[in-house]
Amino acid sequence: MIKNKKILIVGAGGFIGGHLTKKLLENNNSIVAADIKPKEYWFQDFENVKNYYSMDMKEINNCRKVTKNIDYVFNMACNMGGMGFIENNKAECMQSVLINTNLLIACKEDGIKKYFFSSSACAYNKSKQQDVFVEGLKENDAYPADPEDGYGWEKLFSERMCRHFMEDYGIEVRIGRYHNIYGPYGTFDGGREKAPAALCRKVIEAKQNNKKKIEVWGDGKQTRTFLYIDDCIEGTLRLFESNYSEPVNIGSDEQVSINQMIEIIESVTNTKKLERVYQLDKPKGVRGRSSNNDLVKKILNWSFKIKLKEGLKKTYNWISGEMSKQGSNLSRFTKS
Ligand code: GDC
Repeated sequence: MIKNKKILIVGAGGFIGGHLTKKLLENNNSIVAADIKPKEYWFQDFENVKNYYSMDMKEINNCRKVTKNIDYVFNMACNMGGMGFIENNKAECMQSVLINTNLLIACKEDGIKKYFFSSSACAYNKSKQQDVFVEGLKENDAYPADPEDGYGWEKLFSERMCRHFMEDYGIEVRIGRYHNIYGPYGTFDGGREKAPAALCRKVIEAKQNNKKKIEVWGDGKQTRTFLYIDDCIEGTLRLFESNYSEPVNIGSDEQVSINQMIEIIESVTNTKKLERVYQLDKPKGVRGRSSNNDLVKKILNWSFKIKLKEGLKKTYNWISGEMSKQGSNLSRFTKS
């Protein structure tokens, strides 16, 4: 595990960036943390982070302010969300290319040795994701390129940018392709939430309001693999310390339909079966997506540990706690 290093985390105010910051602080690293959000909206508070920056990292001069005297850089920043956001905000999503590009340029100028880029399963070719319960996507299924429009193109292009900064300027890069990461301290309302948090919230709301129905986007048969945040952080750090510089899936093996995920939420929370109201006109994304984890097992000797049942229970309990708090605490997880 990385120890006693000076690390820049861009996107530290977000969901995955926040958990990564916490873990690296526990291992006595010195953290420089940057995020576009004002500090009061960062998803987690850290007492021992010395340098906080709330600034737009699409600007190269802001990147240059934070890359001095740094050992490692983690780029966890992008303008993103679940299907409801990325399907309707393609231009915004694509502008995250400026964060990665300008950060890499600043890293090159300051002689940074190692750089992590948080990519996404949305980088994969859509033609391999047209059925439910599909074969897991292998890393080379990203080419020929036909990723998710907008957000996925940005991720694929930025992966490529990392590769060329390594080849041409010698910056060691590590690239994780995340498969729908979920857990506490993430967005659960407001439009950017992904399915696990959204569906936990809807079940909680139904119970609070004594309703017998929940709204589900699509027909509920679409499939995914979801990865709990603690596994994501462990996979990320192991990948960072490996010698492997090509993109690698960080995902689970537990492929479920959205209907099955709702059943799991109901069963772990003792909720009586709710009637599903299927909203076929809502954003659905690909029909089926799952992570093939052969490569990550081979190169890192690592696999996810937390089953969906356990992860959803923790996520549900955390969201339920946040929803019962009134006022400002809630808003940081519902704003962009
Ligand atoms: O949003 P998401 O989790 O993103 O949606 C998964 C599926 O769940 C979709 O088919 C969606 O229609 C369905 N769904 C049903 N009800 C709801 O209330 C709901 N809210 C949401 N959000 N979805 C619902 C994601 C990207 C991420 C990220 C990961 C990588 O795509 O949005 O930004 O990069 O992929 O795997 P998903 O899995 O399509």
